[in-house]
Amino acid sequence: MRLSNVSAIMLVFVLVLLSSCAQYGQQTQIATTNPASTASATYESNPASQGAAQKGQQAVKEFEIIAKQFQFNPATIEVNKGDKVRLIVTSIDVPHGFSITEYGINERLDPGKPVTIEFTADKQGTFTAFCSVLCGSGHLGMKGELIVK
Ligand SMILES: [Cu+2]
Repeated sequence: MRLSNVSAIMLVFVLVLLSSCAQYGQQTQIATTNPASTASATYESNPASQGAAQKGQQAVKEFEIIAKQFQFNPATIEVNKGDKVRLIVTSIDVPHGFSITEYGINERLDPGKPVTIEFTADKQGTFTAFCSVLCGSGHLGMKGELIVK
């Protein structure tokens, strides 16, 4: 009885010793990995939030527009006054044009070749965007809208 009690106590002691060793090992691991992971987390999130803040202030509003007989898609572009606007317009069938008179925009769109149009929306109002290259029977009705709020 006594011997088995002693060996039981020894066993418990060894187990405690082992588990405390294991815990110590884990704690040191956590201690070394934790600062690294928090550092990388802040490193990753900071530039992203800064980028978002910059975008909010000095945004280039980009729109991809498809031109085809006899429409622009999307037909309506809405931006705020002062926005920098980038339109990437691509004809997917025949040659078209993209024109907004009030903004001095008039570009020829050859099929399959994206044309990038950049301007600052410094005039408020609703402006007609229209096809400026004769493209077929519906040419005159090929229109879109630029809304600057
Ligand atoms: Cu046309």
